Amino acid sequence: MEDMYKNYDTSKLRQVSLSLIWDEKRILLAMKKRGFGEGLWNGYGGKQKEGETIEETAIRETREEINITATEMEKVGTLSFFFEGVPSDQNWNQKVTVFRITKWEGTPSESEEMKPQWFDINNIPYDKMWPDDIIWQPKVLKGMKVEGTFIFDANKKLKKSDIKVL
Ligand code: 8OG
Repeated sequence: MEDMYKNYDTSKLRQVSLSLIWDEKRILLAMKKRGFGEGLWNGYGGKQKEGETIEETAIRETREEINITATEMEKVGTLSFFFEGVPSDQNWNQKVTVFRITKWEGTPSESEEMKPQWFDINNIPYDKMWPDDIIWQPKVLKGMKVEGTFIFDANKKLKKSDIKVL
């Protein structure tokens, strides 16, 4: 990591999952209907619960959010997010483990939290996604594994980014 990240300690970050499904033609995204990232297209995921592995978190969150059960998945990246100027009692800083789900049971369908939709892999709505996604996601979709660090200001504007292909 470059010097500018030396003040950001990744060891204490909240652990969160993020899963995506794609093939050479299309990608399954979901509209976040409430909470963090509301109004944005994203993968499916959320906070790790005590006693869960991050893989178990990914399976549970995907089931809760788009009603499918992942039966085969692969870790494709880790992303650390730091929000400057956000009061510590609302600590948004987190480490996201990204998975590609390659096999699943069920048909994606809407939940209270997310509404899934397939997109053409060449027409991903990056303008309605988190601003870091356009930096790391194209690499992951091409089969690369990534490690990224992203620093946002309190208005969720991306200030700095660092991405490493593993
Ligand atoms: O449980 P909660 O609503 O906090 O989950 C937030 C989800 O959003 C979780 O899957 C992780 C994901 N997420 C962030 N930040 C970013 C981001 O910058 N880009 C993408 N693609 N996903 C993110 O929390």
